[in-house]
Amino acid sequence: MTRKPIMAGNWKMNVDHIEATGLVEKLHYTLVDKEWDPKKSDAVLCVPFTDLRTVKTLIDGDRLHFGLGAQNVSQHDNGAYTGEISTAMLSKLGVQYVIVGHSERREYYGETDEIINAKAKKVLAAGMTPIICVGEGLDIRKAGEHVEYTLNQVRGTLADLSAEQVAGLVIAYEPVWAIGTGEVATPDDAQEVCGAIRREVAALYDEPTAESVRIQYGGSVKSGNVAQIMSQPDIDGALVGGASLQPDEFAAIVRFYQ
Ligand code: G2H
Repeated sequence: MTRKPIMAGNWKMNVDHIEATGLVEKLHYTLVDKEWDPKKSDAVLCVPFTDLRTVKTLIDGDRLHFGLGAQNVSQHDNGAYTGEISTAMLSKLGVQYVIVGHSERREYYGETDEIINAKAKKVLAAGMTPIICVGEGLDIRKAGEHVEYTLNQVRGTLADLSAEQVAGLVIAYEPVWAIGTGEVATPDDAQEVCGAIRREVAALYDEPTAESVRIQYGGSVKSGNVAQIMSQPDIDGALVGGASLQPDEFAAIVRFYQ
């Protein structure tokens, strides 16, 4: 089976809604007049909550073939959770993808595999696609425990999901030591873990589910290294932080599979 590659930008806590207009317009101008076949690959912008409405309007208005993503969501439906945003609020804004369990959420906000699993379930129930992040820190990598550590996160975050749900979601392998540091895992490093994740999905579910789930690599991906990383058989795209803030860079990355 052929998986459709997916390139997603993660703006993190950058770009207000006014700046977003400029950034998306620059992306549009960089990509406009270049043929784009939406069947070949998906491109997604995961933006701050306050930018969602603006970016949705721009994407629609410019007929950019981009999906809209959020970077987090509450695991609760509604109620007394001050400061939180629900899946219903996101889906009503036209959000299609939600990053859950980014390492920055795990590290700074104490998100556990259980919480991330609960969030992924809510995202799926609302008809959106979770991008579930997993990956090890430097100490785990140095100890040679990175594969088992990451697979443990995969088992925890996918708990109780059906094969059909898992087949449609995205798993992003992001080694924490390679995030925003300029350090990139070698293609072999990335493939080692992404291949192990796919085999684990096959063991937990079945081969068709493993063949269908899309696995991204994330961590200092740029236009200059995207080809090497994407050349690996179990890597189906990238989750891109810093480089997604530069229109020329991100345009080059999202065009990789075109
Ligand atoms: C990893 C990645 C985006 P960067 O966090 O999720 O960021 O590309 O800046 O390493």
